Amino acid sequence: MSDSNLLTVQQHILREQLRFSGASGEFSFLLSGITLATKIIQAQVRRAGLVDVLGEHGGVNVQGEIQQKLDVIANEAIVQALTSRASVGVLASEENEEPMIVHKGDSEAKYAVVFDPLDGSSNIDVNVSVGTTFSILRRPEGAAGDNPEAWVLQPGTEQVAAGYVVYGSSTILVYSVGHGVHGFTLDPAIGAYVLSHPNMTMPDRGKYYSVNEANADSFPDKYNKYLAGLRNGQYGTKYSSRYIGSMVADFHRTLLKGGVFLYPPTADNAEGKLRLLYEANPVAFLAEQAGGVALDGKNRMLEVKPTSIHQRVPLVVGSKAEMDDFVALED
Ligand code: P6P
Repeated sequence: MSDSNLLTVQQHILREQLRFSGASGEFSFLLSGITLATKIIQAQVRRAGLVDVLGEHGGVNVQGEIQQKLDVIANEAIVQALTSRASVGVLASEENEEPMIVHKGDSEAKYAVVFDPLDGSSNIDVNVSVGTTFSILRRPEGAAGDNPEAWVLQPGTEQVAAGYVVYGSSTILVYSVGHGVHGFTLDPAIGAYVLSHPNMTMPDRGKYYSVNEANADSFPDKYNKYLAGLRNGQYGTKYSSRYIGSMVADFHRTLLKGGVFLYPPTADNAEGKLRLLYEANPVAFLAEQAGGVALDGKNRMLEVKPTSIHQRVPLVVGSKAEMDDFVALED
């Protein structure tokens, strides 16, 4: 790509921002806070083996999961970057039990950002890709500044933007404001995310399925019937299995190559393991924008009504053809 074609994510966001009626640049300033924070995170992830950020922070997060040091660093990077954005009223993080009221009562505060600062962090110590996910919601009409739950407990259809960063062989930011999905690769030489995957669309059908098969004995029958059909060629091709154990990386491959990613209900997690607000919803928003489908196993993911911030939900997300095959199976 010659420099003359270079389009950074900031330029892209400003152009996308023009689609928002009455937008005053605050939205692009908000998104720039997220991109800045992810640059800070990737710098730490890239150096994880060199500085004392590997291993456990010693704390336990709201999920009861031992916090890795990088989880905490990543969380602080996002919170600090977004706290300085006047348009942000509420922050809700996978790492914090309660949502944070950022600019209480400030009339400019009109957005809530829900995020997982470092998804898949247990993979850090073995140099496997991890990611950051985010979802941006508008303050509901009449929601009080001191009622943060009202800001964040909205169905995924209300997202004004969503995205992720995957810290892999390269660092790639993928986001949508509801007009297609666009991917940007971080160019370390200039410290900017540069457009590398314009208008991403999921292939109609792929050749991979992605699920933790160690839990298969407790999957509901429908899931095992479906997976067997994928393996034995019932759906036209014999699928291969790919499972990284970092949702962002597994979804990124599914977005690029097609196929299906699933986290079904299991014996340990009857409602699935992934969280609705900051894992399933951003992914579902992007999947639909890219021509794919995302379900909670039965219903359209984006229409699931949240009841709690860290609510878990089963997730089946993938190409149209694979999802039609799944839906066609009887429960
Ligand atoms: P399991 C990472 O901890 C995570 O939240 C997702 O990124 C990933 O898809 C899932 O959990 C992996 O869970 O049970 O397969 O190890």
